[in-house]
Amino acid sequence: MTGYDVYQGSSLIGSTASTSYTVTSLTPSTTYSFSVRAKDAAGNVSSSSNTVSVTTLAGSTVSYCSASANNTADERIGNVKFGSINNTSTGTAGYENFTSVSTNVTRGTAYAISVTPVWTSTVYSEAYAVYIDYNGDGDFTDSGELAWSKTGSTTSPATGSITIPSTATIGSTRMRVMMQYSSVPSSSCGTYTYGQVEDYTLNIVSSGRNETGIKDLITDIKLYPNPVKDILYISNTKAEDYKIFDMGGKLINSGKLERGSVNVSNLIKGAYLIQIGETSKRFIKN
Ligand SMILES: [Ca+2]
Ligand SMILES: [Ca+2]
Repeated sequence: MTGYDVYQGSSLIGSTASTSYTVTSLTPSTTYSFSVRAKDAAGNVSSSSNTVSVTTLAGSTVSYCSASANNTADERIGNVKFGSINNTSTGTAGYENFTSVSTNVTRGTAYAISVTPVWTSTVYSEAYAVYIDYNGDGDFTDSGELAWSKTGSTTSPATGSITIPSTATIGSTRMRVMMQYSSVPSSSCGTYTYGQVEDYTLNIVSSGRNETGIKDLITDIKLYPNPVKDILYISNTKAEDYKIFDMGGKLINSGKLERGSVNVSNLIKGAYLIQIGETSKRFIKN
């Protein structure tokens, strides 16, 4: 016997001379079936083995504690602006899930935050807290993750500034915007009486600059062709891992470069962001 042909479903995907085989470029949270056929030096191929069914892991999905106000009758969050987010809301639930609304933010960069309250009639004093899960571990309790707070006032909109730490983890993460009557919410989790909570998604990207702010030419990657149809070549990088995000910041694909290239033929047409090592570049898929 000389080895095995490996099948994914009914497709031959490769062969191996040993009893192990590594399959790459699978999609998270997806079930695949695999089987093998043994072959010998004379070209004889066995019937198919039994089929093994495997499901890939969910990837970087994390879950967050719930947070909500119990009463929005008198006041709620009417608008949030941060980066490219400019989200006006009219819902009266104590928690509104806007995690489909996202913005790219760059490490080491300051952004204005603006929260506009809506009062039903009486103008009450409102206080605010904005939490960002900078290290992407599913909580808002690490150092600095209370990104901004403002004590009670009737100022509208309430505004401030948030600087994305240079140590923030690259990728998608959660931003939680909390408004409470009179006093700053004491926790990123749980319930309080008057106000509203809204969650958003941030896509933290690298500046492509090193920690001293000096342009690092070695990591200034080049993409070609761009626009691209099938194979995107990346030059001027020593990194091997890549991530592809859509312009909404959603992770679309990730893996390792193959000879400095990525096969993007499966992407639908549009603009994407590819992150190689610490650098991100925009490209167009045709
Ligand atoms: Ca709202
Ligand atoms: Ca965290």
